[in-house]
Amino acid sequence: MSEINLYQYPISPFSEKVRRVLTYKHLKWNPIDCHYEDKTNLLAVTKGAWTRVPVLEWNGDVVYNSADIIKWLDRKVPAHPVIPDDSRGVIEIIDNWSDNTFFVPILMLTIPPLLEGVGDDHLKANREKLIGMTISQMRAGASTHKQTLVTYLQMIDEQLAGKDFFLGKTFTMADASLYHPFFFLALNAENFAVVNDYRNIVRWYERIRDLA
Ligand SMILES: N[C@@H](CCC(=O)N[C@@H](CS)C(=O)NCC(=O)O)C(=O)O
Repeated sequence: MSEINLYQYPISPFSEKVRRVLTYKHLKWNPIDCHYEDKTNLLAVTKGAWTRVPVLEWNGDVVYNSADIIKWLDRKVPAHPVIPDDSRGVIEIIDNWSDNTFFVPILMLTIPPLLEGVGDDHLKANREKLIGMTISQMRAGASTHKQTLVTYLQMIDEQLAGKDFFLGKTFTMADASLYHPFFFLALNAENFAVVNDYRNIVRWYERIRDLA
């Protein structure tokens, strides 16, 4: 089989969701780094259909949207399955909650220090437009975002008590889906410090991070 090309950003959480699954399945990939503004390579590979990362290209097949990529991979490479039949629905729900609910306070807390650290006004303007909020607006909501995050961490920690993985003894897509916001939060050690109060999460986070 030809090689897997993964169009990505190194710090993209949605790309990391797919990278965790590729790692678990022992599939090697070529990372193809994309540009935040110049979408030429993404438009070329998706024939104009998609401008976000991740996009996976393998043997002429092109798949985009992280959840769809993982579902496609699990059909294509059944070894080391990540979507057990009896958990298909719950995994969809967890994935959706993680991307659209859990990730939101983390995005709001991570973006301001990240962009200020880079100090590139053009990038800052581009990201503010994409997110639809200025850094100042994100910062203004910081205490609410922190409280919301704690509420979500308590839920996740409770489920992880006594378990190696979110749904039990084996890695599933649910672990990749829930891991990617933590990966993004970890870009800022000060923000990530709140996680250290949750011992079940810390154990699990390190297990998923260190998959090999
Ligand atoms: N639903 C998509 C979301 C992908 C997404 O929003 N990716 C971000 C980067 S993490 C992106 O490409 N944003 C547009 C951009 O950077 O221009 C998925 O799960 O793959």
